Amino acid sequence: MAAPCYLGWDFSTQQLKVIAIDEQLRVIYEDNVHFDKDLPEFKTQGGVYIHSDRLSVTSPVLMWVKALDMILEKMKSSGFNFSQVRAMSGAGQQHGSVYWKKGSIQILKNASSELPLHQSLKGCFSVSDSPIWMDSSTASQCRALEKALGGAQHLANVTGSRAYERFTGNQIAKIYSQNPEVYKQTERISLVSSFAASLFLGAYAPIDYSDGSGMNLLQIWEKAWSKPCLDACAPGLEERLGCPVPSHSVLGPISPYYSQRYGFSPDCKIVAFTGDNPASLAGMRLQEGDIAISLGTSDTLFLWIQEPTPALEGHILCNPVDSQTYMALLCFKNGSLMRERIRDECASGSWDEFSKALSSTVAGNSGNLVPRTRILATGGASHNKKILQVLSDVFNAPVFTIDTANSACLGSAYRAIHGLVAERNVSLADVVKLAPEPRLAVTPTPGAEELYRPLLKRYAELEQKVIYNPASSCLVK
Ligand code: ADP
Ligand code: XUL
Repeated sequence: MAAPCYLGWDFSTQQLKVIAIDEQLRVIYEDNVHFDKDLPEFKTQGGVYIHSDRLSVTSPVLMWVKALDMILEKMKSSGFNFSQVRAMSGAGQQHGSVYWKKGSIQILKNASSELPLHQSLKGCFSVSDSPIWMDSSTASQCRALEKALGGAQHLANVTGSRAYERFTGNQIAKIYSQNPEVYKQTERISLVSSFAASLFLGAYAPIDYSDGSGMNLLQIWEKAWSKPCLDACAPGLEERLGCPVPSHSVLGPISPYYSQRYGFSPDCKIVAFTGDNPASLAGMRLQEGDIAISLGTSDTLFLWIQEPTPALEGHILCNPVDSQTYMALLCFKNGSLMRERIRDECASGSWDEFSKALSSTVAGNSGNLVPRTRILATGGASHNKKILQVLSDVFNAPVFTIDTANSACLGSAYRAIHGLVAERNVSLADVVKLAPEPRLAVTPTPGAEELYRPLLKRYAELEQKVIYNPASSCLVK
């Protein structure tokens, strides 16, 4: 009998990625489908459409389904043995939402294994272009939500964040107010993560607490929807969202579609999918005191936190691996896309040239931005040592990386194993104790700290200037 393995998926902004690990937690398979390159028929740029108002940003939902068909076919042609997979979990870009048309549950459940999934599901979505995290078109809905909840701080006290344009409640409110008919035809609203889990489950998958905290709808302390928030966004929302569940929940076995078409075991378990940042927290085996920085399409900074105090900046999310605790998250929306633009404009489109240019500029450090503790880096740009060096100099802390930059995928595979034993009070830390430790990548350049400190004031001023101009291509939180 073949040795068991576990799958971790990441439905991210630019690609769909997958990792398989064995029982020793070794990565035995890795693959990806790049939306722009591999699915050119959708004509996305960086996996998204930026609309003419420059504020609305969406991705075609069928592209995600087609990407799943494609990656499974790739795995099949490379001889991947699906029957070994005991469990899977996954991640999705946070905040994005998917709108299932009335009656779609039956189509999802009965999809014919003779057809690729995107063919069966092509009529299932009442909104064909899903709003995603890059969208900042819901300022008026945000103001209305904060007003309904008695102010921004009060909303943050309840849901972990003041109203943010990309957060799902505000996106739903916009769809409801602009197109009540479409909303009426919608029987279920998923996050990208729970949508992806639904594809594997052949049924609507619940939203997990951790990704659910990025909606401005979940009471992060009680872990239940907030009625005043739901009411402020759209009528009949609770029944469209389903009940949220702990992030480690086993949702059920894989749909017969996958056993028949690819040879998955009918016993393969689907563990709740979560957001990409929460999944990265699991993949990097974050401990209290560590700071993680993910340099993906967006740049995010996050930490494990026991007793958070929600503020007007940043977000508090339920912790995806320990329901008693939380994670704090800061997101900078223009991560890799801005670096790519600078690479293309100033470094002839080459990361090598970009790295050379980086090492030829003088280092400096603003110092006191964060406590000096180790930093764990992940995401596509964490391949680049020169970028990590800047990170280390700016924060004046050593930077560590793990073997794969796909920490959301790896974390999902770890979470798949954890889901099978979590009910027995086994912690994720116990499950992954044999995984390789993060490795030291770079340490601060001596003297860098003094050089960066004077820049802190200027940085803060510039940040204030651009933060209130979401249409600008500069730093946007
Ligand atoms: P996401 O999960 O959001 O799709 P990834 O974490 O996979 O994103 O990161 C993709 C990004 O990584 C690309 O947009 C690219 O800009 C960046 N990247 C890849 N290699 C390098 C490199 N050597 N140096 C800097 N950035 C890189
Ligand atoms: C986090 C955020 C992004 C997305 C895409 O709040 O909006 O990091 O999760 O990666």
